[in-house]
Amino acid sequence: MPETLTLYTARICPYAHRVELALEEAKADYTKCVIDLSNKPSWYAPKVNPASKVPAIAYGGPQVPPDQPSLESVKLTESLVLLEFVADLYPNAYLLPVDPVQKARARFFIDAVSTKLVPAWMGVLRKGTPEASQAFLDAVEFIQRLLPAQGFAVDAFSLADISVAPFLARAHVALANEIGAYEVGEGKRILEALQQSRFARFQKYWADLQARLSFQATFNEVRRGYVGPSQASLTLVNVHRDMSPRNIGRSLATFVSNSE
Ligand SMILES: N[C@@H](CCC(=O)N[C@@H](CS)C(=O)NCC(=O)O)C(=O)O
Repeated sequence: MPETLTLYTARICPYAHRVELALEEAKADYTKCVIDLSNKPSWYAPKVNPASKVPAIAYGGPQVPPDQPSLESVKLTESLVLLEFVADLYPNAYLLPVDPVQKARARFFIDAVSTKLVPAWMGVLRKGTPEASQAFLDAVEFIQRLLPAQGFAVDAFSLADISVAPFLARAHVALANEIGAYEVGEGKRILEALQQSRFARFQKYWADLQARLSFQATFNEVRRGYVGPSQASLTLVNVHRDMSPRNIGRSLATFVSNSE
């Protein structure tokens, strides 16, 4: 029987979104504590995560307010570690396949997301060069090649899909709103490239991910922002030509809160 569980998260963070998806899929009973990454509470690093990042989980110990974490709870971090932890806590949710081959395939897919798709997407956001756009499309194509003819990454929905969905979601919001280090218009160009027939299987996969109830339950706020370029986002693009990680986060975060 799982013990008390508090998730420290931030709505802008794709890594934290992964853990929200897993907990939602598992129908877990947990407390969610949203950390303002631009103004982190002073207790967060010393009491929860010395690396001062989300996501983190406090597991076990007495039921306490999230801003007063108990010394008795175990503090766990790193999204992929937390996904496996949630899968272990809730075996009946089948977040990983039981079959060893399918399980290995799920882990291979997760590795490809971590080593290919995420770095390529960060390149688009932070470098914004034509080479970075091409590398991102190549990475999407690589992921697409791993997909079976239909269904999710390893047929049934699993951690593999959870590992990628938050990044695809934020990529779509950023590209549709021209947020990134690239020239304005490049976001639309990348999205148009992804509409080409060579990405048909990927597009079906992306539609299936968005239709998943756990995705809808955890991505509503940002989804409302997915409406195409708005005055607010275009202003942000002009203000934030310095696309440092912090500024990108601010751009997306401000845009999301603008659209609430
Ligand atoms: N490798 C970590 C990455 C987590 C991460 O980078 N989180 C970011 C937000 S997306 C963070 O908390 N950064 C700290 C900050 O912005 O100060 C994981 O997979 O959990």
